[in-house]
Amino acid sequence: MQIVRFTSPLTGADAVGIDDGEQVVELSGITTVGELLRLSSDELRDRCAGADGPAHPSGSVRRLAPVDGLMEVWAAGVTYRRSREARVIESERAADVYELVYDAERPELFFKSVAWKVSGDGDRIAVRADSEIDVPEPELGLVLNSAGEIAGYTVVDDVSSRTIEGVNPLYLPQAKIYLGACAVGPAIRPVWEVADPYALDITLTITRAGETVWDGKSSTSELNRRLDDLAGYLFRADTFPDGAVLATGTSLVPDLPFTLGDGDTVTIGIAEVGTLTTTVVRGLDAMRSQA
Ligand code: DO4
Ligand code: MG
Repeated sequence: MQIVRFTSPLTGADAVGIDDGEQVVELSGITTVGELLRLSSDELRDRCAGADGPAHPSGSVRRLAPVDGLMEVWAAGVTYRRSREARVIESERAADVYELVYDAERPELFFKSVAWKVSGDGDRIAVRADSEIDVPEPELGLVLNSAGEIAGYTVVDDVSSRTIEGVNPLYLPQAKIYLGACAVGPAIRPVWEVADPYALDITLTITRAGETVWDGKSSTSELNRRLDDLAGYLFRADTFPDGAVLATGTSLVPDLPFTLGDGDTVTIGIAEVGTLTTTVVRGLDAMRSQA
């Protein structure tokens, strides 16, 4: 079962429903994911089990990023050994900060996106025109309700400029927060359907003109943090009335000097959670021209 956000073929309005692989059944009375995330996880489970709105064949609905309303996307950094290594290599003069945060009790958490800027499955992502080395970061996303409970999981791409991040860690917001830098989707896999979130394979495939130019595989078993702990830090001193998505860090980083290019297709798969596919454009004008 997946919780999907989509455009209702009946009304043309945004809707939220339950996809069992054959059909999507609308959750009547609920029009946003944010509304669902105001419920406790027990209430959410009951609500999903009782879906009784209009039904549509699964393949017939266009899925939207499962992030809306007042939801925010946040991300954790340097939570896998591979990410720590990559940061140390790209930022010689500030390597220490990454070594220190990997082992520190307090995780690195940073703001990633407001809901309306998030790309969904089948959408575009962007690399900055003022950056030379850019990568996707495939990450398990925690979908957190307004009480900070893990309600489900999704796939997040924390698209990043390694050029800008590598010059100075204080440039991190510019390396990571810009139009086209965040993709989430294709849906939300409810928490009660994933037996062990610490044993999920993550794959990343980048294709260019039909050829694979980079691919890799890892697992959430390599995560150096506990998921509840990451969520707990996010909610320690902040409030999320419509819930939030928290990306849990990348374990796949292509070696330098690999970079994403205009027209590349990025496919991220997380076992039991879903597959998120996007196409890369270069620069703000190309990203803005999206219909
Ligand atoms: O500190 C830089 C951010 C690292 C990151 O985004 C990650 O590890 O996924
Ligand atoms: Mg990341």
